[in-house]
Amino acid sequence: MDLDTTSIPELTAEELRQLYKLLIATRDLDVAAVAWQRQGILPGYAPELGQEAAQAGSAFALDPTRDFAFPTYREMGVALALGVDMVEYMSTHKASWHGGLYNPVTTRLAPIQAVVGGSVLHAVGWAHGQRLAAGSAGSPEGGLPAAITYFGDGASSQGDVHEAMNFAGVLKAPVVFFVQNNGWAISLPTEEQVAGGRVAARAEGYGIASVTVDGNDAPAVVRATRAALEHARAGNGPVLIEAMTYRRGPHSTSDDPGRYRTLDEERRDGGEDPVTRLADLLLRSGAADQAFLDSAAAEAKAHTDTVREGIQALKPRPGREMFDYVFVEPTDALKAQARAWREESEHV
Ligand SMILES: Cc1ncc(C[n+]2csc(CCOP(=O)(O)OP(=O)(O)O)c2C)c(N)n1
Ligand SMILES: [Mg+2]
Repeated sequence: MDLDTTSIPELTAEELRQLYKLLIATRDLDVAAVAWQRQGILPGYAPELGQEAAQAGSAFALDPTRDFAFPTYREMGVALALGVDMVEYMSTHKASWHGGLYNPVTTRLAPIQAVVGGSVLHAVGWAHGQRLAAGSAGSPEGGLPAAITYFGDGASSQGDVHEAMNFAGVLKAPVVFFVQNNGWAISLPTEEQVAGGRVAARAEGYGIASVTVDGNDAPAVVRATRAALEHARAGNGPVLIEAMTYRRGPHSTSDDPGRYRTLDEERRDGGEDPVTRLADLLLRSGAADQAFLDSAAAEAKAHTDTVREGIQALKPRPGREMFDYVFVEPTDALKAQARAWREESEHV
């Protein structure tokens, strides 16, 4: 079933300006983070160059007072749009703290997830919980809180993702499956790992509504996500959004795309730059002038500089803390691991 997005209003001029600020701030910080890795400030980073519209656009549609986002390792633009402190976010790339130092409960952003497909299961569990909490009301006044889970074209081939989608379809969980089809799963192009060529087509098999959107068109992504959230809030179950985009950079700072694609292919397949595309729309529609774009860029740069200072000041966390937040009540096995770690690492 194709989701109807036509009832969702176009974005206002003010919304378009806010969206642009998020896109340019994401672009600036993302490009800087790659440079910081090259300079030895960060050990590693997963760039999202080219995916700013998909990320900031989808998160822009969320209601952070009640929704919850479940990211992968590449969702810096989502974190930024949700107002997460970016030093706390980047702490995972500095290897100070796994998953990020931010508080997932207050920010509504689950810890950064490096297990491909892992966040999809968590999102479905959380979303099902919202339905259980609503009880027989089904969909309470104002609708259900919704989860949005991010994953890639590659992750869509993972068994966990199919199980999660099936459960969500059966249970009518209020969850949005947001697939960024960026053309690649590390070195493997989509056509070599997604049978049938389209992730969105799979939704039908699970009785889930779906929509394919131009992931480089930020306002279109906002509207598609708003439509999906509306559908989920009303108790109609999940929606799968396939945002067609392109990973313009390497998979991570330790990857060399030159081993599996040429620069000419990158230029050909990259499509239109989502950031300049939104800038053009703002100018053309009169929603903003060049002075606004310039000040948004300057603001983004100032923010990036603050983040760099914060990252450079970050000290390592005590290693034993890694056992503290696994379970509310640690299991015997976890206690034994913590003891073994202490003996081996701290010799106590
Ligand atoms: C369960 C699991 N299997 C394999 C990996 C190694 N791995 C990391 S990223 C990746 C590719 C993911 O591609 P995609 O889902 O398209 O996301 P993208 O990196 O393009 O954002 C793989 C295989 C992993 N981290 N977790
Ligand atoms: Mg991918």
